Amino acid sequence: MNPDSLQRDLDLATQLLRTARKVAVLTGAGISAESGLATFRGAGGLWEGQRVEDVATPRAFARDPSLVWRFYNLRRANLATVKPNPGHYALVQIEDRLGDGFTLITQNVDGLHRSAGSRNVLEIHGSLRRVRCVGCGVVSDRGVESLPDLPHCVACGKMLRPDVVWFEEDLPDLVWHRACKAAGECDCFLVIGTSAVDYPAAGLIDLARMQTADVIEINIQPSAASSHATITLLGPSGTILPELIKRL
Ligand code: BJW
Ligand code: ZN
Repeated sequence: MNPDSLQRDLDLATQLLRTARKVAVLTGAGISAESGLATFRGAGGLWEGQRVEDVATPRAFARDPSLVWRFYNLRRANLATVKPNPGHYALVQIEDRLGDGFTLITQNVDGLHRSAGSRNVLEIHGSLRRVRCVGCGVVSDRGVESLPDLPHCVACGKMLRPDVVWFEEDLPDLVWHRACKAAGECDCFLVIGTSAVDYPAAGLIDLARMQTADVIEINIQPSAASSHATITLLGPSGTILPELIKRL
């Protein structure tokens, strides 16, 4: 994109954000890329060498829970080494301006939005930091502490699993309901660092659009969301978001 048109689009996006009373944001793995976490799809993707169906489905866990846990424990250990980046912090500043009119919906399971200080965060795909018992259903926050290759519940003795949403699983009801409400009620919907191919999360973009919200996309390359966006700002979110904040 040429620098003049980026400046023009940044100005337009600033206008839309300034006049919006309610803003909802959908983030994906791209916002954490500049913190050093791999994205899911494309070069260097998280699943490289490890097929997604081998690790992130209920069937995979039933077949080989140790393999699945090894994979998730590696990612949990990695979390201890990463920090939020300027993109995460810029979203905290937008929330500070809008207060209750701001909702951050994230597909990410890394917890970096909360670490940055975002408050109204809906983690629609769960969290790497939490575990859930397959027997009694108890959920506990284990942070980034190291867990055995096959952890068990202290209450009932059954296996624990990561509290994330695998393929073919439903999203958590209450959190999903809140995400739909926020997308359906906002004037401005920001879509940041997601390929927007994963449903039902990507459906939130259509939902916002149907309710006549303006959609501002931030991504280093066009995505499945681009044809639905009022504006696509091409560039890394760790640079583009602070630029937007400067103009607000
Ligand atoms: C930057 C940047 C920078 C880089 N700045 N940008 C066939 C089989 C099985 C399921 C299905 C199927 N067909 C359809 C389905 C449904 C499925 C689905 O949508 N699949 C599609 C992939 C086809 N959905 C589900 O299964 C959902 N459940 C469901 O529908 O239940 C009903 C059902 C019942 C029975 C059968 C079928 C359905 C649940 C989906 C849960 C998704 N879970 C995962 C794993 C979470 C746990 C974990 O982390 O281990 O969530 S998959 C993965 O994708 C992860 C992500 O949250 C999600 C979205 O990915 P994201 O964030 O967009 O990452 P990328 O890598 O795709 O994109 C990164 C973007 O960043 C790129 O655009 C870059 O350009 C950009 N970028 N650097 C800005 N610096
Ligand atoms: Zn239990």
